Amino acid sequence: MPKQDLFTSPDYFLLDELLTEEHRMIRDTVRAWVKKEISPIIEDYAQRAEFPQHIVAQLGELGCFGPTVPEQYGGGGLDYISYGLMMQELERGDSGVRSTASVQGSLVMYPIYAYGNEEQRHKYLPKLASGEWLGCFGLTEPDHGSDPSSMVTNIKDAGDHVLLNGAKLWISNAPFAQVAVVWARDEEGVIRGLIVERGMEGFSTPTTHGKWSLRASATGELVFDNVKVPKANILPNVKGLKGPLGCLSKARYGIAWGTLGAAMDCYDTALRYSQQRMQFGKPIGAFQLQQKKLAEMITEITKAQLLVWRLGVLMNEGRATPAQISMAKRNSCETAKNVISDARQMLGGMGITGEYPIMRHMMNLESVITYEGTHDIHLLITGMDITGYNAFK
Ligand code: TGC
Ligand code: FAD
Repeated sequence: MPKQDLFTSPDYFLLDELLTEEHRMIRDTVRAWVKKEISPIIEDYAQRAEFPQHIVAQLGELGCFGPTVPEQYGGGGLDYISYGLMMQELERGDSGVRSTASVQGSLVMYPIYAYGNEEQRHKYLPKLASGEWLGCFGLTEPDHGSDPSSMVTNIKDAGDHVLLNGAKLWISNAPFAQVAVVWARDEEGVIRGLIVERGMEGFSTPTTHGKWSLRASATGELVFDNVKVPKANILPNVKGLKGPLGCLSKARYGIAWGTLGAAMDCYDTALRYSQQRMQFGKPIGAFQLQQKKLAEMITEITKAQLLVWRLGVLMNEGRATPAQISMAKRNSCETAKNVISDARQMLGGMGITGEYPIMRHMMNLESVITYEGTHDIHLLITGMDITGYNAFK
């Protein structure tokens, strides 16, 4: 008997009224898909540490890959609130599902669209948008995580192609990806973006095993051993670290919405449980200590919902700054972590089982709070923005 997903979205400040009819329709479509296709299966995939590969084509069909990319390249031509709502609903199901979509849309399609030429756009974007191809994004290296400016992966000129050498670690989607957007240093030391395809000689993608977090998402390495990459695969329109960081801005924005989906799922689960679970002759929701947890959860979720909505408006107007995006990513991760932790306690022993989604969300958040810039890095970005002092170095 498949599990029934009873999720009801908390909307304490009637934020639905800030959305257009199209936004609500997009949100409800993705929500219905998650209820039907993700909730019944995701716990088992996570327990088995297996990536549900069949969802890639479904995500493409739903329009979750590159929703803000123009329609002429297979994207959705939608605004940033629509994109945020999609990520919220996907992560309500599982952070790994949202990760698959964020990487494909923000970290693979976006750089090909923003930094690629017409030929590259037409060759790759429609296949990525439909889910025919899966992509991954290689920035992090074994010895260079928070500080990608020190990367050692490199390219050397070899006529009509370059020779790519080095390795990337912790790469979402890598084991299943047909295409990798990879960042490497050229002979002048300038960081360049390249499109590397599966099958190129010397390119391998070993799977990373043993994760306790994001278990339904495939993570791997990218290993480059003298890979001949045609010069036609170099992204021509960006040079330097601002290339990958520009992609991260889009993905971090999606995470700011997404993690609230996970928080909303746990709040909703805990609220329903508190009304059904009887102890000392009363529903546990009738005890002040449990009400305090629920009241604080909904307060923090509501504040974060307002923040991401406003950020979405600024994104649509082209006025959102990287530092504002950092603040929202950090705040949403923290909100989600705290909400999930309280929700887990409220379910007592049941909170640690796969009968409920809470423990899976909790473990997932440990990755989400680390990737796309750690919690500390985002705090330092805010610190630098408000004081003018760089505390990174
Ligand atoms: P810095 O000197 O500050 O900046 C270099 C150039 O980049 C520009 N820039 C940005 N541009 C767009 N968006 C942003 N967010 C930007 N941040 C900076 C900046 O203006 C400058 O431009 P220019 O023209 O002057 O050259 O660089 P830095 O080396 O001092 O580094 C700053 C720092 C630490 C904030 C940055 O390195 C950083 O964000 N580190 C964190 C690394 C990170 O987030 N890695 C993520 C890897 S991908 C990933 O985790 C995917 S998970 C996917 C999933 O499964 O969902
Ligand atoms: P480190 O940079 O070694 O940081 C270790 C600790 O030191 C952290 O607490 C950090 O906050 C702290 N620290 C570092 N520098 C400073 C400083 N200046 N001041 C104060 N504290 C500091 N990367 C990709 O490129 N593509 C992907 O698809 C991708 N997917 C991922 C999926 C998963 C499941 C995970 C876990 C990671 C993924 N990453 C990916 C990598 C991720 O972005 C990095 O893990 C992250 O940026 C942190 O790098 P690190 O793990 O090397 O930690």
